[in-house]
Amino acid sequence: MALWEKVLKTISFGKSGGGCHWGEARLDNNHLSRVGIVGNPNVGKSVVFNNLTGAYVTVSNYPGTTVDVARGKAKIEGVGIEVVDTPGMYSLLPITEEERVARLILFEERPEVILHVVDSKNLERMLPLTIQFIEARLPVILDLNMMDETEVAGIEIDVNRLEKELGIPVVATVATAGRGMATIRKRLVEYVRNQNYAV
Ligand SMILES: Nc1nc2c(ncn2[C@@H]2O[C@H](COP(=O)(O)OP(=O)(O)OP(=O)(O)O)[C@@H](O)[C@H]2O)c(=O)[nH]1
Ligand SMILES: [Mg+2]
Repeated sequence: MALWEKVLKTISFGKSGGGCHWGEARLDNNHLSRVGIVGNPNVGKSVVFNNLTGAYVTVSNYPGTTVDVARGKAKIEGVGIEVVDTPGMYSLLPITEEERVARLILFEERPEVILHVVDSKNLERMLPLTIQFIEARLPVILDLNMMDETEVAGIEIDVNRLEKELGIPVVATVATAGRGMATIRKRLVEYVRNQNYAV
């Protein structure tokens, strides 16, 4: 079965009132000191960014463009991590100036970890971009955000199975309520620690 078919089987629609499985994200043996937050427009990237960074934020034009990029520092368990909030993108093949900047941040700045934030109630529309990141060999963690709306819509996502099929960590969140953000922090700091202890 193709990867695409397998990952689609992790989503089931139309079961009202069903909770989702909040699986434990699996860790790759990767490391990071900078995290790039990426994803479609309007999925909650900036809410995640603000939750992680708090007050230490600067916003400036990406060099040579009119696109604003926010950068901040997160301190997790005493470890400092730079966090970059990239402009919304639909594909790794850029059409808009925003998408071009997002792509430049990914491939020129090469953040050690990519946090792909998606609207989990529209997961099947969002996963092609996750698969593009994986195929581009970018170190991606998938953030299934807006889980509150997904649960209300009666959509169930098998997080453990999705994680297994994609081969990357998957974390469910409701960024506006801070739900799941502790797990996101944990995954990020684990990457940093692995980097620091790497030979
Ligand atoms: N219900 C719900 N709303 C959310 C959640 N996360 C973010 N939102 C809302 O979604 C909207 C978009 O959030 P943003 O953080 O601005 O989205 P973004 O991805 O940064 O958007 P762009 O910068 O335009 O690409 C806001 O109204 C948020 O309050 C969530 O987990 N649940
Ligand atoms: Mg934003």
